Amino acid sequence: TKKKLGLLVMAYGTPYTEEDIEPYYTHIRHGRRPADEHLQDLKNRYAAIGGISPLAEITNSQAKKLTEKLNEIQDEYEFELFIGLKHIHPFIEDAVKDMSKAGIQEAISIVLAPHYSTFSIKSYNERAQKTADQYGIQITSVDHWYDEPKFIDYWVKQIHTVFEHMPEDDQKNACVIFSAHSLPEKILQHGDPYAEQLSETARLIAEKAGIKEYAIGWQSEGQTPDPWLGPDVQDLTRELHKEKGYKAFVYCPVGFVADHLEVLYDNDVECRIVCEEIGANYYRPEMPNDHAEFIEALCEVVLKKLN
Ligand code: FEC
Repeated sequence: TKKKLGLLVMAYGTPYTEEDIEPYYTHIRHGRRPADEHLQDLKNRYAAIGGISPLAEITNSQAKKLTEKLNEIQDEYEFELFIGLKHIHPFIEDAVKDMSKAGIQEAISIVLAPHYSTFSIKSYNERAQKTADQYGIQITSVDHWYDEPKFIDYWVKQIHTVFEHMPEDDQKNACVIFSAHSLPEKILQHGDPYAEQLSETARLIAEKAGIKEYAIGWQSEGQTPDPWLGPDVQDLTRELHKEKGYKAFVYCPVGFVADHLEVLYDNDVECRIVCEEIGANYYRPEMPNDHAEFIEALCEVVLKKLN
């Protein structure tokens, strides 16, 4: 008989309705309500991508397909899915509580973000662990999967598709920009591996895709006074264009796994505007979302952790 195992899939979460935007942003700000100006700015960005973000639906689909695939390809474990979000319900704590109600004693958790940082994966995993301790559940947590070969292959394939459809002049003069969500620069003082892991993801993808012209940048930094990891992708685009005269930019926000605000707005609106200003063409490969190859990559990660 198969061993029953809880599968805790954790993700960032997104407002479900416009009314959710304020409490969501307040949660991101650790309970401090953002200034009206910042809140309005965020509401405008959601409005610009069609009102709400497709993230909730994509997260659910990724998690469901991951569970189905895991149960299909092996017969040692019977995985039971629980979704836990960082900044909106169902919160990570709710998911672990539900596991307990369902009689789960052992679980594995994975965050739908590839790179480890004290500010991201660590905080997800700590919240899961803390609640699991209260309910006597044993959780094994995946810390990162930025170098999973099938994940690398996903991006290689998407980049090739983009290049195949470019005019020849763009192909010869294109630069690929790999990026992740910026974090406060102070993380580096504590030996945080986040920046190094992004470099490694970029190197692995570029090498396998045969891309020589590439750069690494950061995006979506917060509205706070402390310095954030840079260069920001928009500044980087201008600089690269000035220095090397690239005619096309291919944005690969590999720190994210879905179409959501930070990609649909920060890349597709903001970076595109920069490209238009400097007279370069804008390209952005498809995000992993619930593509079969990406789901298989996540399966690998989970099964490797268990074995
Ligand atoms: O709704 C959507 O479609 C977008 C969802 C969303 C994702 C996401 C991913 C990451 N964030 C990370 C760190 C930070 C830090 C701050 C911060 C702020 C925001 C705000 C929104 C937001 N984040 Fe986010 N992030 C998403 C959404 N994030 C909205 C607030 C407005 C703004 O600043 O744009 C700064 C907090 C502060 O202001 O003090 C830090 C990291 C990731 C990638 C890893 C992960 O997915 O967990 C890191 C998706």
